[in-house]
Amino acid sequence: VPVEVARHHEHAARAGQCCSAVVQAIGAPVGAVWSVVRRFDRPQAYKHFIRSCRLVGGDGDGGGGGGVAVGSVREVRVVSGLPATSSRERLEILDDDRRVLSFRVVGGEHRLANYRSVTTVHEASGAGGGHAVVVESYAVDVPPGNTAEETRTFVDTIVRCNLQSLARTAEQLAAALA
Ligand code: A8S
Repeated sequence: VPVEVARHHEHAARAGQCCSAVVQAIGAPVGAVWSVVRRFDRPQAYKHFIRSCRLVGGDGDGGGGGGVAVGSVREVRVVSGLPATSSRERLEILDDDRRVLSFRVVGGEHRLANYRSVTTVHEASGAGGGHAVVVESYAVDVPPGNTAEETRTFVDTIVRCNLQSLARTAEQLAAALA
C-alpha cells in the first residue's frame, strides 16, 4: 500500500473518541470494486442497513457520469431495528486515481456523533490479478453511557457487514461483465 494512501487511515482520534479499521479481500478487479464504492449517492447498492439515500445539496457541484463532488451532502434513512433513523453525511475525499473515498457525519438521528471514515481499494498482490483488498477505517465519538470497546464492537459489525456485502456486489458485477 503506497504510503500516501496509508496515511489516510491515520485518524487523529481525540479524547472521548475511538477508532478502528476493517479489511476485506474481494474476488473482483479493483475497477469493479471502486465503481461501487465511489457512488456516494448510492450507498444502498451495498450497505443493507440503508433504506434510502438522497442528495440534499451541500457545496458539491454535482458532476455528470454518475458521481458527485466533494462537499456533497447525502441524507440516508436507516432500516428499522437499529438505534438510528437517519444520517447526514458529507463527502470529504473522492480520489479516482488512488481510489480513496472519505465521508463524515454532519447530522441525523443516531448515536454516532462525529463519525468519519476512509475507504481505500487496493490491488491484491499475488492471486494472479483480478483481486482487491478494501481497507475501511473510522473514528467516532464514544456515546455517553457506552465504553470505547462497546462502540468499536457496534461500528466494526456494521462496517464488516457492509464490506462483505460490497464483496458480493462487486464479485457479481465482475462476473456479469466477464
Ligand atoms: C457507513 C458506516 C456506519 C453507518 C452507521 C457505521 C449508520 O448508518 C447505521 C447505524 C447507526 O446507528 C448509525 O459506512 C448510522 O455507513 C447503520 C445511522 C450512522
